[in-house]
Amino acid sequence: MRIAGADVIVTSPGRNFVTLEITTDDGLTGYGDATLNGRELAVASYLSDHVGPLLIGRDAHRIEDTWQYLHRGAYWRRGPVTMAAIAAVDVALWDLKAQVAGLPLYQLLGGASRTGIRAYGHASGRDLPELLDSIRARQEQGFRSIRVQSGVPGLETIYGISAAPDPAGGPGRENGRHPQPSEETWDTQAYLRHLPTVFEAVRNEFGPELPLLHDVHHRLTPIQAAKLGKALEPYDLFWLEDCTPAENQDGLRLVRQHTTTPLAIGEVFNSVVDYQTLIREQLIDYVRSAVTHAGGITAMRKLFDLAAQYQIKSGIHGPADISPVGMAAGLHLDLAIHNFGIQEFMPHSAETYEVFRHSYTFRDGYLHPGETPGLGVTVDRAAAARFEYRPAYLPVNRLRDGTVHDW
Ligand code: GCO
Ligand code: MG
Repeated sequence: MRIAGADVIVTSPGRNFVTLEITTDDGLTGYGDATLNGRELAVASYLSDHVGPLLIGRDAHRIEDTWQYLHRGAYWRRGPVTMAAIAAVDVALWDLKAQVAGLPLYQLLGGASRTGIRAYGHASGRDLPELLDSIRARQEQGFRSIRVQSGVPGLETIYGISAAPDPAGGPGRENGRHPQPSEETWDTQAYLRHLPTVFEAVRNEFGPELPLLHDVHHRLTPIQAAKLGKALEPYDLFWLEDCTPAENQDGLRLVRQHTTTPLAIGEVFNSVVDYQTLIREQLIDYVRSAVTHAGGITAMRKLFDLAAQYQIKSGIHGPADISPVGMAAGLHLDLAIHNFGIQEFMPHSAETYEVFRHSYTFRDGYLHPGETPGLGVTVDRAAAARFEYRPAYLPVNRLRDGTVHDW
């Protein structure tokens, strides 16, 4: 089975997605997600200008060799653009191999280690009543584990969520799309004072059993994160996510010394190298990388195997900026690996599902990739062509004095 074509599909059904479509000389089609939120066209160019020409004529079955060829062969290592492009190729090749085998992809990864994939959903509110309603709404949709994000008194936007309402109501703030990055204001002390009161209220309302998660979105220093983790201990979080900008891996030692709140890190990481200290020293509990951003199934499986030696589990990144193709890739891995923890799930819009037809399901809190041979996702190119790319940026964050801060 030789690779005959490698097409890059850029489409925007509600938000921008980049997809690699690999076709073979025997008429099969495989898909890989190459979406890098806010920097989409850089990956599209990396694929069509630099990687695509290398793929034509290659044996589509040689997944490991192709991965190494694109990684080592480029000389330049790692980085989100490179690793998203390699991930797209890798996932498309796994999709093809599983189609040839006539099996859902998870079967090639060792088969199912569980019957369903526990998912968590997002709840957020500008104030407490809105937040409690949002949690109830998620429960009604079937979620049994909930990420809780809250507005902070004195700050206008709920931080770290994809389509925060625009307080200024300005143009271009529709569906989270911005022709220029919008700017948000941040106050660390106000957040640190407020957040424990939110979790106290949520626990009082929903009781001790509901698994609750929280995302700090890289906004704290290690000592601030240590303080927050300690303050949240009475509310028994499932995890505290991205408490610091964790490329300072050593900084996590400080956080760990002070709190038993479980820590999840890594959605912005794209290589096992980013995790070396974190995993070897057991400074985290959950690995958060997305299949899409960290080199695909081949690389993620190795990462999870390393994590497993240290009793660290998976928590694959699954926001709406991962396309259904990337989502499906994560689900096949989730089902197969032994050290699965939890899967983030933000259902996509109806427009997105019009372009990406998928076999995965969500029922009673659990996801399943389905039994369709391959990845179980196809792209309707006619539908994709109807949704033209529009530039979009993630927001930028500033402290009250105007200093740029982590978003
Ligand atoms: C999460 C993430 C997302 C990111 C987004 C950036 O935990 O789901 O933090 O909300 O902000 O994926 O592209
Ligand atoms: Mg996050």
